[in-house]
Order: sequence, then structure tokens, then C-alpha cells
Amino acid sequence: MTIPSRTQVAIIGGGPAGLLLSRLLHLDGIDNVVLERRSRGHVLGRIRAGVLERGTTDMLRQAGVAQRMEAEGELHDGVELAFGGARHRLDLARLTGAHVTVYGQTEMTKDLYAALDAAGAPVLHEVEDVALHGIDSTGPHVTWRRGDEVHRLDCAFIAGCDGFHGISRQTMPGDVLRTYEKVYPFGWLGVLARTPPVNDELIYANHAEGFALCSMRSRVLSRYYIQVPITDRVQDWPDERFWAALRARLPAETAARLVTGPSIEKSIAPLRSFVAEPLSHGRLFIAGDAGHIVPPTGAKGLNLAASDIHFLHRGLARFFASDDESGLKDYSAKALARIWKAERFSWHMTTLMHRFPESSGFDQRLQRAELDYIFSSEAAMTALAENYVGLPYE
Ligand code: FAS
Ligand code: PHB
Repeated sequence: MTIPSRTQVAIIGGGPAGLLLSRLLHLDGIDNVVLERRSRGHVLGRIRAGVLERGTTDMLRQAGVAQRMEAEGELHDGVELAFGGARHRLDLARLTGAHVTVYGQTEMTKDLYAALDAAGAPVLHEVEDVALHGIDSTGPHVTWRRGDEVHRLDCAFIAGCDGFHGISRQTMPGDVLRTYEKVYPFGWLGVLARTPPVNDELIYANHAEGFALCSMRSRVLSRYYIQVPITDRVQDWPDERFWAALRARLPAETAARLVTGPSIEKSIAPLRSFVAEPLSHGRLFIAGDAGHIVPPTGAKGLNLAASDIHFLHRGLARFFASDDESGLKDYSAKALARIWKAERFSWHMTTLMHRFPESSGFDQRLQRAELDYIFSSEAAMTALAENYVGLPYE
């Protein structure tokens, strides 16, 4: 592939945010180049999110990459919370008229790559030492290295879609950027296994031993998580120990149905809440994990990347169509308004469902009282359900 020296939008990061933006811009005839640090195999080897909000599935349809999701994804009209030895179903469809779609982030990323490849879109992998220049000018550029060769890409805008550890947020001027963070005193140990899921719908479990989540990728591929101390390492958790801990945190009749098997992926993810403000400066626009992180308890991380791209794509499309900068000027405020609501929901679900090391008997009674209240109140169930299926973008 010839490496372009000029484009309209340089996109840093070839994860869901960067790929979705690239695809939407190409459909509008707006030139762009994706610069991804890792190999494609590495990007596709990551096991991450599994639940798509209605807004995200709409974005994938708009991007013309929803065919496989429509065929293979599962529509879930409900989700369950387990506590006090019993399961309680939240009827998403009855309460909100909406559902969520279970379709792995890995599959979504594959679909986006396939569409970009089919269109011959420039996605450059294994680029090193990406640096952003001139973001305060009307002609920024990006440099990077491949082996001994240094490259330069001139552009009109830079989209920083390079995740929490990327370079884009770091390029924001220190006197402009403000960050807000909360780190949780535990992590999630996740296991992927070729076993039938224990339940048709997801189960989020609050238990004295700690939080657990039963999810899936298909009828034959299960995804499970348990809360573990942040100091734990994957090698501390052989499969047998993991399955025993998961069983102990589920209601007895559910645990009895659990089908175990060898883990095909096992990893520990730390939990944090994080927001960077503003999400734009000059010609640099930040989207997805580059700008915010949520604890996965609310299944919002990937879905927030999609809503950021909704606002950023609209602003860029409006600019290139009619020189109208209004969408770009209000990108940060629009995106942050929705981000903070999802941060609140994700923080709330995390504090409601996990056992905090320093929690007192009083704290644990409060958790139980709130869970009992939720399932005794139509208003409380509706509030939980509308956040879980995804708040409107505007
Ligand atoms: P991503 O991090 O996915 O993509 C950023 C890309 O930029 C990466 O491919 C990276 O290699 C590249 N990059 C980084 N620095 C670069 C540089 N300097 N130059 C070029 N490229 C660079 N969300 C959920 O909803 N549910 C979950 O269960 C869940 N589990 C998660 C588990 C883990 C371990 C992590 C890290 C995240 C998890 N998330 C989950 C959140 C996750 O799904 C993100 O929200 C989602 O990947 C966001 O997509 P992007 O913003 O594209 O960021
Ligand atoms: C997953 O299937 O990976 C998943 C589902 C829901 C969550 C987090 C992770 O809240």
C-alpha cells in the first residue's frame, strides 16, 4: 500500500473508535488514514466488550457493517441481577421498549476492518513513535516511524482514538487539559470458555465473596468475570480455582447448571473511572478510551466510543460539506454530557454490585436495601433499564 503524505483526517488508533470513524468518513468521501501501533492480529486478539447498546447497533447499520451482527448477534430483552441467593430479572423490553445486542467487540472490529479493506482504505499497522504536531494550526501533521524510515502525514484534523495509553491525550496542552479519576480497589478476572452459557441472559451477581458476571459471545462460547483483589495475577487463578469461585458467587440452582471447561483466554482488567476535559483542542479531537474510561460493570466502554464517534463524525462531515464548524465546536460539550451520565451509571452499578474491602456491615445492608428497592419499584427498574440499554445520543 502506498503511504499517503496528505489526507483530510488523520486517525490515531485502529480500535473500534478509530475504525468506525474511518468507515463513516470514507462513506462521506472524506479522505482519512488510520495509524495503528499494533499488528492487526494483536488488535483482533483482544477480548473486551460483549454488549452493544441500541445506539451502537444503529451506528454499525449506518456504517454498513451490521450484516454479521444482525445474523450472529443475540437480542437480549432482559438482564438479571443476583443477590440474596436469588435471581431478579430486569425486563428491558417492557420497561424501555428496547433491547441490547450481545455481539463481541472483537467481531465488531473484524467487521469494520473487513469493510475498510474492501474499500481499499489506508489502515497502517505497526507504526511506531506517532507524534502529533501543529494541533493549534489549521494545518496539523502527524509523524511516525516504521523501522528506520520516518513518515509525515499532513492533514486538516487529527482524531485521537488511541485509547487510554495513547499519545493523543498527552498532546493536549497541560494548561488546557483537566482529568477526573477514581480507581477501584479491585479488578475483574475474565475467562473465555468454549462452553454453553449458564443462562440465556446476563447475570450480574452481588455476593459476600465478591462480584461475578455471567456473559457470553454465542450459545457455545461463554464469558465469565469475578472480582479479584487488584494485587492478584492471572497465574494465581488456575481454572479450577476460578470455576469454584464463580460457582460460590451464584445462586445454588444457577451454580448447579454451570458447565465448566478449559479457559481459552484469561486476563485481569483493573477498574477505573476516568474523564479528560475538554475532548478537543485546535484541530485535535479525542474520542473513545483516549478520553474516558468506565468500569465495565455498566457495559458502557465500547458504547461510549460509538456515541463519541457519532458526534465527531457529524462535526467533521458538516465541516467538509459546508465549512460549517458548529458541529466541531460543540463536539466536546455534546460528547461529555453523555459521557458523564454513563460514568455515573457505571460507578453506580460498580458500587451497588461489588464487595469493597473496607465496606462495613452498614454498607452491605445499604447495598441490599437498594437492590430490594429497585426490584420493588417500577420507577427504579425503569431508571436502571434505560441506562443499561443506552441513553439517547442527544
Ligand atoms: P481501544 O483501546 O480499543 O483502541 C485504541 C487503539 O489505539 C489500540 O488498538 C491501540 O493499539 C492503538 N494505539 C494506542 N496508542 C497508540 C499510538 N501511540 N499510536 C498508534 N496507535 C495507538 N468495555 C465494555 O463495554 N465491556 C467490557 O467488558 C470491557 N472490557 C475491557 C477489558 C480491557 C482489558 C480493556 C482495556 C477495556 C475493556 N472495555 C470494556 C473497554 C473497551 O471495550 C473500550 O471501551 C474500547 O476498546 C474503546 O475503544 P477505543 O476507544 O477504540 O480504544
Ligand atoms: C462481556 O460480555 O464481556 C461483558 C458484558 C457486560 C458487561 C461487561 C462485560 O457489563
